[in-house]
Amino acid sequence: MAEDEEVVFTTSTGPVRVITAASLFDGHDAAINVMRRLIQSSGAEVIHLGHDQSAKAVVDCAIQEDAHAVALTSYQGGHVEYFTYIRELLDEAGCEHVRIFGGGGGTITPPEIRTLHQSGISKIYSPDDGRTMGLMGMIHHLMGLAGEVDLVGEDRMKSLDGPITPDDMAKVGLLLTLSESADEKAFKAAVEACRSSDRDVPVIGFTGTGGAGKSSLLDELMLRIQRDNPGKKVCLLCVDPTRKRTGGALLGDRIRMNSLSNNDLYMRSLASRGSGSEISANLDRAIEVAKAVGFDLIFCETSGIGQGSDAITTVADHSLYVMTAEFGAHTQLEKIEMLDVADVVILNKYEKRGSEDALRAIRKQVRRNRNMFDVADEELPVVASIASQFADGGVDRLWQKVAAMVGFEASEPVDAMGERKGVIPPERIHYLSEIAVHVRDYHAANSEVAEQLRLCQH
Ligand code: B12
Ligand SMILES: Nc1nc2c(ncn2[C@@H]2O[C@H](COP(=O)(O)OP(=O)(O)OP(=O)(O)O)[C@@H](O)[C@H]2O)c(=O)[nH]1
Ligand SMILES: [Mg+2]
Repeated sequence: MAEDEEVVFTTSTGPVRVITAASLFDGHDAAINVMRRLIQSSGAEVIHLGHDQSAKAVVDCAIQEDAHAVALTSYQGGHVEYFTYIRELLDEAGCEHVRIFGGGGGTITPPEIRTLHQSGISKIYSPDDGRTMGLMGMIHHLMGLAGEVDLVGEDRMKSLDGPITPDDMAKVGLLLTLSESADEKAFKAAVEACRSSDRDVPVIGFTGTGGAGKSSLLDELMLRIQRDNPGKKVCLLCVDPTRKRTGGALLGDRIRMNSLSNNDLYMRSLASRGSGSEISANLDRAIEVAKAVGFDLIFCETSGIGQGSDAITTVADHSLYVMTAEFGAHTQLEKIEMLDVADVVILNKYEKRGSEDALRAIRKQVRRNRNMFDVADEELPVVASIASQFADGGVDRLWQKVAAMVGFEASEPVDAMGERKGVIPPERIHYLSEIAVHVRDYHAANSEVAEQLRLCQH
C-alpha cells in the first residue's frame, strides 16, 4: 500500500472510535496530535483528551464512549506502569475488548515493549516501526486491529439482560452504541430489556455558534450541579460534525470537561454521521437511552450553528443559545432564529471588547422578537457570562435559570453578572513589587545589623 494512499476503515457499528491522549504528568503532545489527525483522516471518530491524562480518566472515557481502542503517547517515563494499569482497569470494568496502542519514541525500550505486549497491550510503536512501516503504515495497522473489535458481539449483547442504572457505565455505553447503529426493532428490544425508569426527565439543549463556549459553559454548570445537588446523575450528549470526505470526526467537546472525574456525570460524544444538521440523526434515541436507565437530567450540545438553525428544539424541552459579541452588525441579530425561541440567550466571553454594546443590542432584539417592551433588563432571558472565569456571576445566574426549569437546587450568586475578576484580584495586583520591597527591606535591615556587629567586634 502506498504511503499516501487514503484508506477509510469502518465497522458494523459505524466508524472506528478511538480515544487519544498523552499520559499523566506528560506535556509532550506533539506526537499524539499528529497521530490523532491521521487516525481521524482514516475514518475514525477520535475523542481527544489532550495531555496529562490519568489512567482513570482514559479508562472512564473509553467506557462511556464505548471505544474500540485507546491510542496514547508516553514520553516522561513510567510507561510500563501506565499502560499496564490502563489494561487492568479496562479488564476490571469488563472491557477486555478495548485495544490499547501507544508510542513514546526511544523512551520505551525494546525489552519494555516486549513486556507491554505480553501484558495485553496490542502494539507499542517504536522509532524502528516508524522507519519500516512509515507513518501511514502504523496508522493503518492500528486502524485494522481496532476495527476487528466487535462492539456488538454475542457476549456483550448477552450482558443486556436486565434493568441497568447510570452506574453501569459499560452497559449504558453499549446501549448508546446501539442507539447509533441498531435497527429500530433491535434497539427497542435492548432498551426495554434494560429499562429501570419510566420518568420523563428534562432535556436541556445547548446550541450556538462554533467555539462560542458551549462546552465550557456546560462544564461550569456541571460543577454547580454537583455542588448544589450532590448525587444527581447527569448525562451529557455532545455532537460534533462528521467530516464528509473521510467519515471521521474530531469529537472535541470532552477536552473542555474538567468536571467529568465525578462518576455522577456521564458523557457521550456523538458525530453528526451524515444527519445534515447540527444534531446527530439518532440523538432522540440516545436521549431515550438516558431516560430509560434513570439519569436525573440530560444535556445535549449541538455542533456550531449558523443563523437559521434551530434543530435542537426538536429534541430538547428547553434550549439555550450561546453566542459571542462577534455576530457582525446589529441587523444580523434579526436573522438569528434562536433569538426567537431560546429559553435563555447567553452572551459568552463577556470580558472581550464590544460585549457591553452587544448585550444592549441583544436585549433590544429579544425585546422586539418577543414583544417584551415593558420587561426590565434583569427579567429578560438574556445572560452575559465569562465561562473561563472561576465562579463567574453570569454563569451563576444562568445556573439559577436552568435549575428553576428542571427543579434543581441553585446557590445564590456571589458576584455580579459581567464582573471581571482577572486571575489576580485588583488589591493584589502589585503583589510581586510588594514581595520585592519586603526582600529589599529585609536585606537593608540585615546589612545594618551586620555593620553594627562588625563595629562592636573591633
Ligand atoms: C519534542 C520534544 C519536546 C517538546 C515537546 C513539544 C510537544 N508539545 O510535544 C518540548 C521542547 C516542549 C519538550 C519538553 C520537555 N522534554 Co522533551 N522531547 C522532545 C523530543 C525531541 C521529541 C518527542 C516527539 O514528539 N517525537 C515525535 C514522535 C512522532 O516521534 P518519536 O518520538 O520518535 O515516535 C516514534 C514512534 O514511537 C511512533 N509513535 C510515537 N507515539 C505514537 C503514538 C501512536 C498512536 C502511534 C501509532 C505511533 C507513535 O512514532 C514515531 C515513529 O518513528 C524528545 C527526544 C526525542 N528525540 O525523541 C524529547 C524527550 C521526550 N523530552 C525529554 C524531557 C526530559 C523533556 C523535559 C522534561 C525537559 C525539561 N527539563 O524541561 C520537558 C517536559 C515537557 C512536559 N511538560 O512534559 C526527554 C524524556 C526523557 C525520559 N523520559 O527519560 C526526551 C527523551 C529527551 C531526552 N533524551 O532527554 N520536549
Ligand atoms: N476569553 C474567553 N474564552 C472562553 C470563554 N469561554 C470559553 N472560552 C474559550 O473558547 C474556546 C472554545 O470554547 P468551547 O467551550 O470549546 O466552545 P464550543 O462552543 O463548545 O465549541 P464547539 O463545540 O467547537 O462549537 C476555548 O478555548 C475556551 O477556553 C470566555 O468566557 N472567555
Ligand atoms: Mg463544544
